[in-house]
Amino acid sequence: MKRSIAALAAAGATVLGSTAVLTMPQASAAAQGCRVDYTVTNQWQGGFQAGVKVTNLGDAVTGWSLKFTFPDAGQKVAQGWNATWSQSGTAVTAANTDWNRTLGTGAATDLGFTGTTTGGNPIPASFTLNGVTCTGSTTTTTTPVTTSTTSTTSTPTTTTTPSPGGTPLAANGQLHVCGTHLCNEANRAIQLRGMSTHGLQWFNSCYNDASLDALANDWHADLLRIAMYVQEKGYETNPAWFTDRVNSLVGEAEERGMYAIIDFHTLTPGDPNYNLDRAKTFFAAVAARNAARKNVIYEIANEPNGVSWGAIKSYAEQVIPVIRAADPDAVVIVGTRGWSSLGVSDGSNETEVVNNPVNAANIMYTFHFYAASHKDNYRSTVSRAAAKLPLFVTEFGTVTATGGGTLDQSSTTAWLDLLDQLQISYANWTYSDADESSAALLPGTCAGSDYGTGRLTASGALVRSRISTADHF
Ligand code: IDC
Repeated sequence: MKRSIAALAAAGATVLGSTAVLTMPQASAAAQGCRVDYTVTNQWQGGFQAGVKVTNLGDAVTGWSLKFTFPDAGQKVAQGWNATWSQSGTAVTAANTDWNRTLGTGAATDLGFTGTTTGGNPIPASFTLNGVTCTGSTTTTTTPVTTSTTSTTSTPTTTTTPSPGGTPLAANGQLHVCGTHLCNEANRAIQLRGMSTHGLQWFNSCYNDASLDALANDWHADLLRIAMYVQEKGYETNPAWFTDRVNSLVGEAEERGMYAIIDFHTLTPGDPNYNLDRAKTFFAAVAARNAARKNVIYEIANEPNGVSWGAIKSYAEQVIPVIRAADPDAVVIVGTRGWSSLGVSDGSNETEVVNNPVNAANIMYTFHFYAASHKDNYRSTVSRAAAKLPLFVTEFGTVTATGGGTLDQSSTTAWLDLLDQLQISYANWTYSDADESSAALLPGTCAGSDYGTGRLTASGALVRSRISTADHF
């Protein structure tokens, strides 16, 4: 199926019985051609995001660069993925990364970037791949034996295009980390947006068919984070019950096409090594149970605090192999210092992780914020860190770090705009009816069966308005 017309032509063959009939000269022929599908997937005040699918229609290339020119001088690539991006004036170059260096005939690779703009439509007029203009067709040039040059169109190989009408899980399949991004099965960088449960020991009744249906179908959530406290009457009091309950919630999320984060919700004490043995036992069990599921993501320590990055890293390097032994391909998320603030709440910053990363592949790092408490200096840390580390906001609040206080709408909006631009996935604390302002549901909601918009708190309404918008998978 991948035999292209150009390849057959190079062998001097005649293609019959298809739409194209070619006869080509015998001399060594180099087929060149490419197609670029450039889509502005999102646009906001001063910024935009573009997906760039590059299909090589010619002979295989090893090492490539894609070039295009923005129509307007105020348009800039801010952060790109799946290529090394550079810009000089309006001229943009995307050079291959190591893993997509070779593009066979018909092969495609998905690149993308977020950009800033002072106006105008950020859509380039044309693209070149290794200097050849991408017209969507192949041109076969031969060393001069005859003067005959034939140009024809060739059908590009189709890559899996997720069905937009499907669930997040059907659209994306098994996830993996690619560069600093979370990528789907088709290697496209994606963002997941969803909700975190409250502690299962207190709010178990909030997670039932009606509430999870509302989350999937009305909120259009991509993600359910399952917060399993270890202390505070959590896992340590009844490992069997909590393990079963977590497994069953991963299954409930799967049935509804949502991803599920298994959150080992350590909080007090803050040193995750205090729970190392429990973590190994727990993750061995849940990884074995969920290995065949594509929707599971493991978060191994909610919020380390009062502990060094070195100690967290050592914990991660002992727990991750236990997960991988049972479930080799799932993404694992590692908590960071200072209540998962990348160290900022402890007077440090992301460099301690950048300079001393966890020795494991396919992992991301946790960042948490509470919008009324954590503002510009935390946002600038995330902007900076996102260029170097794969980040996942597995928990954030619209309120203060206590989980209560006034909702800070403007800080929440600034945060979520930033996460959207950087394509950082997030889950909000909490999808529960706790009597605190961070909860999305009004007190008493979980005693009934109505999870409609009339039951939302101010925080719930704000977060739902962000989560329920169309995904860009
Ligand atoms: C809070 C809950 C609150 C509970 C408290 C203690 O909202 O009802 O009494 O935990 O367990 C976090 C933690 C998260 C906290 C949340 C708000 O991950 O467990 O939940 N928060 O304080 N980090 C920053 C804030």
